Amino acid sequence: MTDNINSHEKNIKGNREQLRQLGWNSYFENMLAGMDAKQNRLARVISVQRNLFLVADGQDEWLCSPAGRITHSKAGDYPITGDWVLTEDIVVTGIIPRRNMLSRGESGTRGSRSGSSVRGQAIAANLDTVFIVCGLDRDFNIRRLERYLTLVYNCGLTPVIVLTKADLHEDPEQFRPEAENIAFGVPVVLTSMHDAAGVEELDRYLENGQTVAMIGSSGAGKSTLANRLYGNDIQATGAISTSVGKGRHTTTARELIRMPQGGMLMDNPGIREIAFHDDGSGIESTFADIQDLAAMCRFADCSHSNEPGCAVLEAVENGQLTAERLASYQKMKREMEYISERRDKSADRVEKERWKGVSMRIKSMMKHR
Ligand SMILES: Nc1nc2c(ncn2[C@@H]2O[C@H](COP(=O)(O)OP(=O)(O)O)[C@@H](O)[C@H]2O)c(=O)[nH]1
Ligand SMILES: [Mg+2]
Ligand SMILES: [Zn+2]
Repeated sequence: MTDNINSHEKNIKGNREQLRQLGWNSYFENMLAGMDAKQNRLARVISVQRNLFLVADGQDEWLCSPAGRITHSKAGDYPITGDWVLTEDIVVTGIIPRRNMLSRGESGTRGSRSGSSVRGQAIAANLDTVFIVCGLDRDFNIRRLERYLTLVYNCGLTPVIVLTKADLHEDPEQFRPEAENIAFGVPVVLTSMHDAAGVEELDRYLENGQTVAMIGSSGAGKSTLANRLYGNDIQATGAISTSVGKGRHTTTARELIRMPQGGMLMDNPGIREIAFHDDGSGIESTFADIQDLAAMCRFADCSHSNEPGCAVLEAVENGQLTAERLASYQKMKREMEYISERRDKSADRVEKERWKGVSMRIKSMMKHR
């Protein structure tokens, strides 16, 4: 391993052709141009385990630990899976600025007013597409799909809805319009572990240089899908893990899988709870139909609860919009408002503390004059 690294030192920043196969492109090249990285070797983070990173550069894969200044930096500056990093031997010394990041509220913060944080929990960086994986069993839930969509849109990412376990139904196609109805223009793909349905459709998101992350509840069929797309068993699935008696613990070390299609696929551990940490515009994208209706309400600040001339309530009355979808929108909206309120409050506190500091310094200067 050490020999390998040494033999690459002359190859200063890394072989671009090989890096491109891992997703490197002109965006990162431009970011790199502004950095002092002459002594470094470029690599992509394949997985993170506590204080160890598994990184790859298309030629080698090796373990790195973070440089001291990275360990002590803010959470947002800590490398996550999918990041492009600068390495020096077996140390990660810097991160190339991210193009985007999939993150969510920390578990436990959803709806909890006592929760101390609305910080995000990073899931993956530098993605091209996010597969929202949902099983056509008890897992199938339109309201949950709406939450996943909002989460993905909040991060400025592109979703694809994958409905797995199509084999459980005689007519699985009936679920497609249900999903399409709440996800305008988002591709909906049906798959099954028993045949190649949907695989071709999904293959194109995994072409050379592309990076895809999968999210969805545990047991949704993500690892099974990863194996299906890979064409071989590369990820342990629920079925396999129970037979080894390891219960639900099915995560493997490698998170970013290099696929035969040419791209990279990330199989995330199941997300039990979808919390938001950002009051971004995701909700507007998810509920574009309600936004359109709201533009026709008599009052600009209509809350669509009891106002006269409300186009949204009218749409519910005439069956154009379901009451459940409106309720889902209202609930998510309240959550978002709560999040931004919290953020404003903590910003306010920071400001107050800063001024307290300043006024104490002024007082002490006066005293010592
Ligand atoms: N019938 C059926 N079962 C599936 C399918 N895909 C996954 N499963 C089962 O669902 C369970 C969870 O699958 P797994 O891929 O481990 O889910 P993950 O937690 O999202 O990675 C396993 O028992 C799989 O065998 C499918 O297409 N059809
Ligand atoms: Mg899995
Ligand atoms: Zn209204």
